[in-house]
This record gives sequence, C-alpha cells and structure tokens, in this order.
Amino acid sequence: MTPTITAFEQSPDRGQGMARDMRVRWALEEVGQVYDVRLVSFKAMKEAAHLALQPFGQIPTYEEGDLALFETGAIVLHIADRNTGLLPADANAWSRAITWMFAALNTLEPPILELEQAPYLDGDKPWHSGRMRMLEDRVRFRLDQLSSRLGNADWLEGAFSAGDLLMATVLRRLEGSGLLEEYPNLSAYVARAMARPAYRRAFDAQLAVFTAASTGAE
Ligand code: GTB
Repeated sequence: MTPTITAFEQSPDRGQGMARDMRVRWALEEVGQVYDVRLVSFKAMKEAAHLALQPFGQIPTYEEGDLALFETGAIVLHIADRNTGLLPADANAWSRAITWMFAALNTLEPPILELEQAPYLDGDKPWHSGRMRMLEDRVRFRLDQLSSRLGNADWLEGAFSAGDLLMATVLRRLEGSGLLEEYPNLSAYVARAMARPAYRRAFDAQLAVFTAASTGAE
C-alpha cells in the first residue's frame, strides 16, 4: 500500500529541506518505498480534517491504509521497523540505533531549536546577545559530546541507520550558525549523510514543491 504523507504547500525555507517532512521523505527513499504527498496550507493544518491526523496542527503526517501517524520520530521508526535498511538486524544494535533516534530528538534538537528560534523570539530585547551566547554554549556542550562519541566513525552505530538520519537532519539546522564547522568530524558526518542518493532524491522532491508553486506549475 502506498503511504501518503503531508507537507507544506508553501514551505518558509523555500524547499531547502528544513521542514520535517524531509525526514520522512528521506526514510522512505532509503527503503525504496514509493509515496504520495498531500500538500497542506497553514490554514488547512488547523482545520478539523488535519487535526484528526495531527492533533497539534502540524506537518508531517503519515497515512498507510487504516494507520495514521504523526511525529517524525514515530513515523521514521515505523518505516525503519517495517522495512530493511534503516535498522540493524542484531537485536542489541537495533535498540542502540533507536537510542540514537531519541538522542537526536530529545537531547540535540531542543537546544538547537532554542538557538534557532531566539532571534525571532527575543532579537529585540536588550539581553538578546547574552542569551545567544548562552544558547550557543549549550549547543556546543552537546556537540562536544557527540563529536567525541562519533570520533572517526562514519556513522553512530555501525552502518547508517535511522539514528543517523534523524541526527543529520537535526544537525543541519545549525547551518549558518558556524557552530557545526567547529567540529570537523560532525561537519563531515552531515555532509556524508547529505551525499546519500536517498537524501538527494528526498531533497529534490521537497524542492520541486516550492519550484512548482513559484512557477505556477501543477
Ligand atoms: N514534533 C513534531 C514532529 O517531529 O513531527 C514537530 C512537527 C513540526 O514542527 N512541524 C512544523 C509545522 O507544521 C513544520 S517542521 N509547523 C506549522 C505550525 O506549527 O503551525 C518545522 C520547520 C518549519 C519550517 C522550517 N523552515 O522553513 O526552515 C524549518 C522547520
């Protein structure tokens, strides 16, 4: 059964792979699963039909037959669990790879998001630059630890896994901050992830939504 995901009709990043449907697209591409996309407007996201799928009025969602999921971590785990290629076969390695999925979403993403959002939320406040320095240090603290753990390895847990997929998308959010560049092994890790053919296909598909909307194409 072909799953259907939802994505922004008009992504604020102009299709640069930052919106979270990118994670789901990438996971589906990694396992070779064809999928359909239903584009939703910001208005539609807050209406009953979408709220029935995503109680917080956000994208992405995932529908497959009578199964409807939300939350990218849960969706990527579902895809990884039902297909081969994103989780190792060995039971302990399987659990460790899932641990990295949680680490990406629960330990790395929150401080990175806080840093990303601070300029919009309090850029006009007199204490903003001090807070930015504090938030940058909090991100550095986690990057130091992640960098030490990754060392010279290509991926966090043996072969590329769903843990790397989520971690790379989270670290990509640091683009433009200069922080990732302080850690050559993490920069190379993200570049390695983004060079994967499945990532490129997912990126191109997301970008095509923006291109079609801006040229008025169907
Ligand atoms: N925890 C949820 C998950 O992982 O699925 C979070 C989902 C979420 O934040 N969705 C965002 C959304 O729908 C889109 S991804 N926002 C609309 C709303 O809340 O009303 C966040 C996002 C959006 C845009 C960019 N960008 O343009 O750079 C980056 C990230």
